[in-house]
Amino acid sequence: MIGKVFDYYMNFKLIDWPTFLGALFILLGVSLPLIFFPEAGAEVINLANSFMTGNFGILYLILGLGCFLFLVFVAFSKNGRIKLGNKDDKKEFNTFSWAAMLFAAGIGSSILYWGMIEWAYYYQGPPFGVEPKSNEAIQWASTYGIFHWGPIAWAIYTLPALPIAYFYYVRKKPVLKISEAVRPVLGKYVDGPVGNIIDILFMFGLMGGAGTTLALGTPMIAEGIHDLTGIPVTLGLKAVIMLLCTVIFAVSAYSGLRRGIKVLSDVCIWLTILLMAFVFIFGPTVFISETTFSSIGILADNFFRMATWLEPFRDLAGFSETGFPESWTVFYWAWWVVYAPFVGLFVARISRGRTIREMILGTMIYGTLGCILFFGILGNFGLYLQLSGTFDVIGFMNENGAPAAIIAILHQLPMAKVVVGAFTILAVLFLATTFDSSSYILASVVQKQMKGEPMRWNRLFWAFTLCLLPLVLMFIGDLEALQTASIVAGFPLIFIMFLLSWSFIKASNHDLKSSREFKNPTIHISKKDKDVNPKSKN
Ligand code: NM2
Repeated sequence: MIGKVFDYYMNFKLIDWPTFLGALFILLGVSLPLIFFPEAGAEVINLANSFMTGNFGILYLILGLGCFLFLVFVAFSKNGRIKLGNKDDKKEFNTFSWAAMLFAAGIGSSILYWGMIEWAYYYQGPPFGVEPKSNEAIQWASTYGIFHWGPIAWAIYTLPALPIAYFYYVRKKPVLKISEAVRPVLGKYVDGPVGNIIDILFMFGLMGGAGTTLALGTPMIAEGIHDLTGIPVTLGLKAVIMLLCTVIFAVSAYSGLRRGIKVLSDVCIWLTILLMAFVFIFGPTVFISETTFSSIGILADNFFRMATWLEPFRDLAGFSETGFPESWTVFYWAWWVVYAPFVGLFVARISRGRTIREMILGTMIYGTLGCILFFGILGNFGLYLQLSGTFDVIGFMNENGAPAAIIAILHQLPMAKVVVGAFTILAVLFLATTFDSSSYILASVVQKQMKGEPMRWNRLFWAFTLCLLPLVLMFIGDLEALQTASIVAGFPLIFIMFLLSWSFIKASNHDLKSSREFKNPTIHISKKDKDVNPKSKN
């Protein structure tokens, strides 16, 4: 008995309560009013969306392009040649498994959703004032998806990995919290409320991003189940699906992180490869290859135009506003940024033995290539159905909604029931792994110390808490509400991203300088892979 009480006491003491409660209160503060006053809530959400995108849209776009340029600069600077690890550390993972893990960590069920259907939105609501459903609209439809999942997006993901990996492998100070990663800039303030606030904002961001993900993925799974069993799609079914995913996660968490989640993510990867190969082979193979290849060219040609386009004249008379950058590019950069610190923690963990340059170029190139594969195959299959007149995806989508359209597109393949079954299982597994990884990170941020892994009750608590926001968002129901979750939650992270890059530059420049001045013998520029290894006491 006394032992139990002591255990509870120790558990209690391990939690960083200001951060725990701060994050919980913000979540409840956002979700509860929306549950009790859904109509007024929907209005407030719309207002928040147009306020943020209308006034601060430019900040998100600067963030995106800024991350990209900054990382390219770092990759080719002296700092980029710094090796993450000791002089003779080998790469911990070979490049193939490194790239696969990176992709699996950063990408979830949403790529199934948007990979299949994003083109349909662009085709009927194209950018740059182009005529909807015109030939030009087709080109943008197949290109914009890979832009929103391309090099800028992956640069946003990579940026937080820089300071985290640097502290981990070069300064040998493990970073479990984002607040720790900005210590070179904020100094001792990190140990006080400022540090708590940074961690709470990071948690709030992740909860918003996961809210968008879960509220998008769940209706798609519901449609799949409806297709296979005839059960009508209701909010009840969606709630059950989300709980089911949480329970799958809980069971796998209890069977031990290694085994449970490893099995799940391996199944995910193989099922994904199978599905893609199936669509590629049984779909219009030549059309898919050609369209994908051409859109890479269109993207390369228009990269900076797309990265900076904001419709500045939208409010002036005589200009018809498309709302495109606000609805898409701003939303996307926000959605990537809310996941970025979390993916950064993971990327840092798997990158021992690589140089910073290899880490940067690897994430940006392999990440982009992976997304091109998804969007190229899944998206262009749907586009082909539309253009060839085989199936009117757009008409169907406008009538029945995007999740139903996704399942209907899959129905155009041979062995449709099997394909829909595999797709639905895949989406469930992806969602379960999102619960897993997000709750892992949320739980670790609110713990003062960790012996290996965060406490189980703590992880389960955050896994179930994560269901709350998406439930509310699905109840409110429209795409704009889902997007707003990421846009609002991502805003503070723009500034945290700036601190993170500053922190990396400050620390690595300091170490490079001291290693030059003091002829630190641990510095290493090998002839073979030209890496530098500064090590300093600081
Ligand atoms: N991103 C990649 O929902 C998911 O699949 C997780 C989403 C940020 C658009 C990440």
